[in-house]
Amino acid sequence: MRAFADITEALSALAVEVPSWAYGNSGTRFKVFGSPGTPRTVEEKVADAATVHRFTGLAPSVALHIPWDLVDDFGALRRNAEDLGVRIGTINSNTFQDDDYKLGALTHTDPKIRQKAIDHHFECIDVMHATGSRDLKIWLAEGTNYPGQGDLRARQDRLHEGLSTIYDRLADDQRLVLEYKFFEPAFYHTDVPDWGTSYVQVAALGERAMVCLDTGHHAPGTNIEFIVAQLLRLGKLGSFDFNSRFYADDDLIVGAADPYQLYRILVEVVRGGGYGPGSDVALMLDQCHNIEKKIPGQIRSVLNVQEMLARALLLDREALAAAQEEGDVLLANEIFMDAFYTDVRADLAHWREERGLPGDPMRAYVGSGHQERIEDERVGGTQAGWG
Ligand code: RM4
Ligand code: MN
Repeated sequence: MRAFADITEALSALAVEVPSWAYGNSGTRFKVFGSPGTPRTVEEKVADAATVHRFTGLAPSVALHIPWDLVDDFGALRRNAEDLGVRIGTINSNTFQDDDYKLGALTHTDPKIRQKAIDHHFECIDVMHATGSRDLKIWLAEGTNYPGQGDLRARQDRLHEGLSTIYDRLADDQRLVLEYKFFEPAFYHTDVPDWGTSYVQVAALGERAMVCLDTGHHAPGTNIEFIVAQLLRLGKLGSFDFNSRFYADDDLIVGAADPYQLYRILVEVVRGGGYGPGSDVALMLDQCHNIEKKIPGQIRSVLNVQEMLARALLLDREALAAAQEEGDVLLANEIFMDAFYTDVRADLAHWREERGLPGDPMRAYVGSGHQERIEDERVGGTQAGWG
């Protein structure tokens, strides 16, 4: 196994983008709980993201969701973020909360509704120009509930047409990332259910169109690290939405349900060149904190990514490659597991302190009084949430 001292430089390249919606209230279809200290404005969400960065040094950018994060002056929001030490990251579109989209948005049979969905993406691109963000992330809630309800093939054709129109509107330094999800809210078929469909659609657009892999959007038992390896091999992995799932799209803290899976994914990310200064892959979180406190929930999340990344970097690739060449099944597996079983927490704490960060960001946050402060200050107004 490699020594911790050998990976510290590589480790310092880690940047995890946090989602603005993680700081707002969220829930299930049964209940959305309010919680003290929840942001009332987009500025307060950005301030919470900046707090996560301040305690960890790991979260220099925050993703926005349009229209949830609409403000009058995005230039001012950008400056406000920069003053707090963070950037505006990916812009997420939303075509899932408007009655017009009940039967589809980009795939709808009515050209007027398709145009409305395209115009919404144009608006998102305007926001990208104002905020300096690189990526437009598209997740489509489109699909059907009953066999026969829609023409599966015609919907793919309309999807292609809509995506092309949106793609053509992007500037040369902007990218489109298309997320997939195997079911929900549609139950019979989804128009972009898997990485293959996302790949087919983005490959038809051009070089700056890529796939977004949300770790919660697969059937149980799916080998996600294989998808990571394949997309990196094809040069089409644009970004991750990290989270954990037990059953469906649970959006729990990344690494909470299955840290070993997170390790396996990060091993492939590193192996495939998806990490570090030479890579454009965006590592984002897409999570909700329904019952736990949101800022420390995000701190825990970025620390989990850092911990599993450290283990992935510790993997002795040369020894592994040699064992693989030899066909030594058990030795190869042992080398792989050795890095996973390494407890890197003390080394990471020390490494953080050397960089002027708290060794234990979770305890430091609790001890800082910040949570009490925002709970006292943020009274009145409407707490941010979905929609
Ligand atoms: C979707 C998908 C998107 C996220 C929305 C809120 O399931 O994961 O990435 O923006 O939820
Ligand atoms: Mn997602």
